[in-house]
Amino acid sequence: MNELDALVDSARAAFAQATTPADLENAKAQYLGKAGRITELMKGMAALPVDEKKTRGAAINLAKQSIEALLTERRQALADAELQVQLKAEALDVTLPGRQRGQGGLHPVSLTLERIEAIFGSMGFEVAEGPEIESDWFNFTALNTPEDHPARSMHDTFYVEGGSEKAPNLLRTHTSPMQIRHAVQHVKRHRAALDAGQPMPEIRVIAPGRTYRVDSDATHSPMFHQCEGLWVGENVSFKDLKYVFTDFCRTFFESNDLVLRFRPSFFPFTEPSAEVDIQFQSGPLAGRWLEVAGSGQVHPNVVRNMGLDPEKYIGFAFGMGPDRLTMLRYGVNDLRLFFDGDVRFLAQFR
Ligand code: 2U9
Repeated sequence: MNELDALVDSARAAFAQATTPADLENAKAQYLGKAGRITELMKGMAALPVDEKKTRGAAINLAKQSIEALLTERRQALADAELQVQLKAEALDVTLPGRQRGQGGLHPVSLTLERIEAIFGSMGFEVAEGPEIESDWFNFTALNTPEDHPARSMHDTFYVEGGSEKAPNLLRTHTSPMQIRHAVQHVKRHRAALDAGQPMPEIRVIAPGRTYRVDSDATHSPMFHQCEGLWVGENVSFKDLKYVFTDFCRTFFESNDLVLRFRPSFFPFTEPSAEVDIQFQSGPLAGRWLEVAGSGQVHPNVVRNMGLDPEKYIGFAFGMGPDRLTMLRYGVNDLRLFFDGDVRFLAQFR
């Protein structure tokens, strides 16, 4: 092997040994640089006679071109290798499962409200929803609550701007004002028939929603839920209320042997009035009397405020707390869990 072929071979070996672009540029300098082997050979030609110079020059040039070609090839190989490393590092595994979208769900109290609406809906009750900012008239006066009743004090009720001193606005303390509104509309719609002495279709309505009182501890929240019901007609009685509410409780708690007890009580808007207690015959709460609702015959003054003659029309009403019903149904012992917004708690009801 002549000296130039050996030089090309040694360049090939040197380039192959270079594993980074920097190594390769160093190796290149040894062969093609200003002080490199090719330059040295070129300089060595100076002493040669002219005809030898020509053949020697051509041979060195050929070797130089070979080395340049080897360099280009090795540069490309190193660049390709570097790209492969980078691609591997940044690789996306397209077979990994995608990020799932978080699955939401209804709040447990909303589930209870939906359940209450479905059960009463199946018994012919309409659902009435309306303003949470109420006038003093709809919240208290129309419901036969006297001027000096403690519930009207600022200690118990949130008053809000708007309205006048004589007719202030407030955050409703129960959903009964909505039932007055519904009843007034119902009566207006049937006014002509009523005036002509014809019968009015019965009022059967429930009013679910948010209510507000100045109260806060483990069993009271300043915002809480209520669902009240109203049934007004010519031939409704306590026995109908009792039947409907028993049926509701048994369906709601999925307990056919559940027993109800009506305990005498007092509310300004009903007379007579009764607290409703339930008793489970089996399960973790069996045997205890649990208070779940209030009820009563609608006070004649309230019937009059609907635009009806209390001598002819009689009404029955009940009111319950969906928050408490939710606690009983799911065995939750702190009301505040419902309103803390902790997803770990809420996700259990999804
Ligand atoms: C009209 C007339 C009367 C609704 C009634 C109760 C008794 C009652 C409580 C239950 C749980 C409030 O949220 S709670 O603490 N409610 O005890 N509510 S009678 O009486 C009405 C409603 C509307 C027009």
